[in-house]
Amino acid sequence: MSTIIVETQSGFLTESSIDSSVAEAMPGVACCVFAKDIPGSNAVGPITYDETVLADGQVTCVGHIIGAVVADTQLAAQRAAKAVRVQYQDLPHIVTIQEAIAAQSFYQPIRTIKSGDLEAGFKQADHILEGEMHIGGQEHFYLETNVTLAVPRGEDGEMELFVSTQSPSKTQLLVAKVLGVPANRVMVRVKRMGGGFGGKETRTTVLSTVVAVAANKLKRPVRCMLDRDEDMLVTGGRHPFYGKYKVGFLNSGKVVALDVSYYSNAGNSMDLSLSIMERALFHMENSYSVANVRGRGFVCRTNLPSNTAFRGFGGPQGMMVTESWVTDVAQSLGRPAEEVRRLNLYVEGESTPYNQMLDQLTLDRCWDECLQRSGYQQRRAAADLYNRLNRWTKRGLAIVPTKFGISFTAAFLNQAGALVHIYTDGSVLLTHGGTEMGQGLHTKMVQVASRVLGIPCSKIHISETSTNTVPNTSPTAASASSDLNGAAVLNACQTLIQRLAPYKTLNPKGSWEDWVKAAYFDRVNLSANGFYKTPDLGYSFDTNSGRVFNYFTYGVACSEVEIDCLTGAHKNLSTTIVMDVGHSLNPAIDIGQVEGGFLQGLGLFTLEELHYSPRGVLLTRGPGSYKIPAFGDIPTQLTVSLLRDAPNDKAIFASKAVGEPPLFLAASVFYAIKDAITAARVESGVSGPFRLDSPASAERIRTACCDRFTKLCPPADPGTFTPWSVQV
Ligand code: MTE
Ligand code: 290
Ligand code: MOS
Repeated sequence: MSTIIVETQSGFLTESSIDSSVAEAMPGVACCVFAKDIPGSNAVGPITYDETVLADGQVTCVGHIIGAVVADTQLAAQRAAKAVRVQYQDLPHIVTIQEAIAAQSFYQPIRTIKSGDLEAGFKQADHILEGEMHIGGQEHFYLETNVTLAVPRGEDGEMELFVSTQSPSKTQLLVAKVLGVPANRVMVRVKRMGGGFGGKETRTTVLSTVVAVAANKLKRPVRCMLDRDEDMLVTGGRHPFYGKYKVGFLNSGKVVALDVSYYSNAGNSMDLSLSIMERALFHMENSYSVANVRGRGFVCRTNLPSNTAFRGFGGPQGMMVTESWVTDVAQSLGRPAEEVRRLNLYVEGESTPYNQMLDQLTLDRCWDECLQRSGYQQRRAAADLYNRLNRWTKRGLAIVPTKFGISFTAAFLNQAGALVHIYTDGSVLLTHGGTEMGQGLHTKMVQVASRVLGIPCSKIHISETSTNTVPNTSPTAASASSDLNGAAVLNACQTLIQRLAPYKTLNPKGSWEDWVKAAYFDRVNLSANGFYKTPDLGYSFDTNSGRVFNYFTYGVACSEVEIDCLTGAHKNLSTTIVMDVGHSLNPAIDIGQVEGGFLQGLGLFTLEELHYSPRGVLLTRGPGSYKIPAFGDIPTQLTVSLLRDAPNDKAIFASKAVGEPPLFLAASVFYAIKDAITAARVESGVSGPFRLDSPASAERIRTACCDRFTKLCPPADPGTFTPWSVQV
């Protein structure tokens, strides 16, 4: 199957303007599918039903799916899809955040978090500065693009779907809604994904619902796997953000007041954008204590494909702006940034702007250990010397902390289930609500079961995740899957262990297999389900009270870079990371997660740049034009250590969530680049704060290193990349 997407901006579509007759007559074509073929509802979306399965009347972005062609091969389907003729009447459109602000095109509600007394804070301040920053979006670039196989079962409206998704339950519900059948007729199965990174949390239904409609129409199995260019065009990515801030601080560098506004580019539907903005606001102070704060979040409605979850979920964008004003404060005082950061770092017992008290705080330990392991002071001295000796290459350093809140901010999602069967040969089939996407969740869940049941991992198997075994699951997301599903697995296994206990007592020298057999012959239920919900959660924006997060994962990274002032190229010389993941469930996996998260963040902040035409057409649709990190981008020296002796009493076996938190640590590379640029500017007699947008591309680095050559060019408009592309 191939989807029909036509390259036009927002436009009006009429029945007569779609002509599929040529396509339908092409060899191998089984049929075309349009909105009229949907037996149930065409109104879908993960939270709000503000999207269509197939465009009906209005097309709101380039990438909005209009229809599909089913054929006997992928090539035949793709050829036929291109032969469908579609005509539009063009409508006005909004593409960039700045255009959305001008048109006041915002989704509701506009969120605010306020704490302390902002006016008093600014009065108390010795200095006040203002600044702004744009952070570009990011393509998920999972190895496996979106794919769905839908198999109608020919009875009672049943359909089985094999989907590469982080959300089997959401897929089940939306497919049922679209087909007009109850959810109990739809089974969704997920063996594993070739990466998800949040890109498969909700946007997978953009494809899976269409495949389900096609399979239902033909009463035959239908499969569709998007090509890379289609996947990049259709499924959205990380939200671009624009942040504007005013910060008040004392001569010492202590920040006493912050007023920040965030604007995100959400695209043509709501999707998860409100939650993403909320998480940005919950991270607006990163790891710093600020007594008087106001943060506001505006979610911009634009005519781009809907943006969605991406590792960090707004947190990195929120904290990137924080680090920008911290850097500005240091530069305006002429103080080292690390001193200003250390001075403002939270201490145990302080509260966040959303009134969550910080206990078991390990930030200071991570900071000190990172400073020491990286040899920060020696590096700083060596870099200063290097910079004195070199005019056209400069070295820079930055040490950056992170604090990432663990829990879905929508409290109801913080639940999980498990189902554990023991077979009479003693082997165990483990199922839980989480999906595997390379993050090692299944391995960790087998470890949990092994520890509780007291049997080796080799006796335990996880086959897949399915809606038939564990119902109503939350998406595998928010880094919380080992916490949530691990506790549910623990719960189920404890039930089984209690049931087996009498047979152990009767035969203490016996084996696991002996006890299982004895229990079976005694007619004991050897299957148990387990359940867990995170206790004591429930924040309200109205009262700014109630716990948002179960706990926080902390980390600190120190990076050193070298830039070439004349070309804007840079080299990542070294990065040292210290991460607090509690008592790691699996240090090998967790170090891999820290490295992977960091590298993905490094792509976000220094390399990856999506280009759109002024009309909102995505120009970068593959690795040839969109640069993701490669081996050469890995810091020459990369050291990851997990903080020792830091048990976490809030999660399974004293561990901590790890998936998303390390991504932001790549900000240390970005701010090391900014530090190197600062050294270059000083040589041209320029000092003080300056704006640097993310990613720190060669172009941005070059133009920020103002010198006699850049003075020959007109100042670059931060909103324009090239004459044919805009910053969205
Ligand atoms: N690691 C790999 N290899 N592949 C992925 O797709 N997704 C990340 C992270 N690590 C991802 C990954 C994201 S966005 C999240 S939320 C978590 O894994 C989800 O899994 P967890 O809750 O089990 O940590
Ligand atoms: C997340 C989510 C959701 C990825 N809520 N964080 O608070 C969160 C749905 N990360 N998905
Ligand atoms: Mo991850 S963005 O929570 O799927």
